[in-house]
Amino acid sequence: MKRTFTVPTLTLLILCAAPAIAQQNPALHPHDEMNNWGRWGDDDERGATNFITPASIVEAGKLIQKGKVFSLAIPIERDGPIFPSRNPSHHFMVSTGTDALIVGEGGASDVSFTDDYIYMALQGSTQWDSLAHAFYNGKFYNGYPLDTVTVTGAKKLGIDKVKDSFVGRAVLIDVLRYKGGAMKPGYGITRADIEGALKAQGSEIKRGDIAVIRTGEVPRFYTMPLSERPQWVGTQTGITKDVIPWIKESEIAAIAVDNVGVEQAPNPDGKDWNLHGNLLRDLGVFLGEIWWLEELAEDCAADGRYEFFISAPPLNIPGAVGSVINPIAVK
Ligand code: UVW
Repeated sequence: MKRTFTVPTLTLLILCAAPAIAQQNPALHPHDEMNNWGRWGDDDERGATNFITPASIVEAGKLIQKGKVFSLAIPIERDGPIFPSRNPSHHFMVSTGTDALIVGEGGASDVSFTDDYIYMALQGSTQWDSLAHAFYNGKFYNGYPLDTVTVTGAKKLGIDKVKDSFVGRAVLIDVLRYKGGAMKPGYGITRADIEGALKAQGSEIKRGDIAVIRTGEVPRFYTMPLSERPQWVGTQTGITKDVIPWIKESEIAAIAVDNVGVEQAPNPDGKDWNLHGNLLRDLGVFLGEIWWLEELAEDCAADGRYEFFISAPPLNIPGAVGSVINPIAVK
């Protein structure tokens, strides 16, 4: 028998079915199978940094063998690489040595002092994105709603929640070297590239690692004339969505890259920076951006050891959605 529905019945059916449709609609929920929500509890705010354990940190300490230390940060300066929606950093002095020529030295004591300030985007240099930095469908990592972040900052998932993290084992994945020392700007790094580079280096990734990927993008920025630098962000060698399953399976805590936003740009799907949703929001994997890897890469190539101890905690700024950092690699 043919069934017919009245308009109100149809409307009711559609309304009842809508949540189920939304749940199954791959366009709305493209990453359900690639999701770490609830894995460390419904109130978790530390995401994949939970993979770093006291035991893995002790083990990572054994990687310190020659006492060689590398800063993986670029200088914080006005003309440095930065996402164009952010203001350049501005460092200014409020007390200098030469002030004494006018007001004299000393005061209550015999000693005079100098002082300075900085105005900068917290993601305006070498940095971590917090899990409160990216959301879609009204939700941040672990289902925290969009009003988790308001004008007063992030009530949950702020970068301060991991102020004691990012310490342990890291591996440099020198994709630039693996690809012969040059990639066309905007090249999309695939899972095969990552696995190929690891194999060529003889390195393995372990649970809780910080995977550090070298693309050569930040060094390229510094070779560009000032007038061309604003275009740099639009063409970025970076990872593609093909790498997401590798990131999930590897159980890394974070991925850090020497480019502006970890991802390839432009995104061939036409959706630039979409992977921030997959990684920060779905997997709870932290993103490190604008890292400087040149001296470290040279040393790794020289001694054939691409794993190292890292200490890269963020600043303790309550409710901040990102933090500038000075990551320290020790071999
Ligand atoms: C980009 O999205 C490019 O960078 P960020 O994560 O700093 O916003």
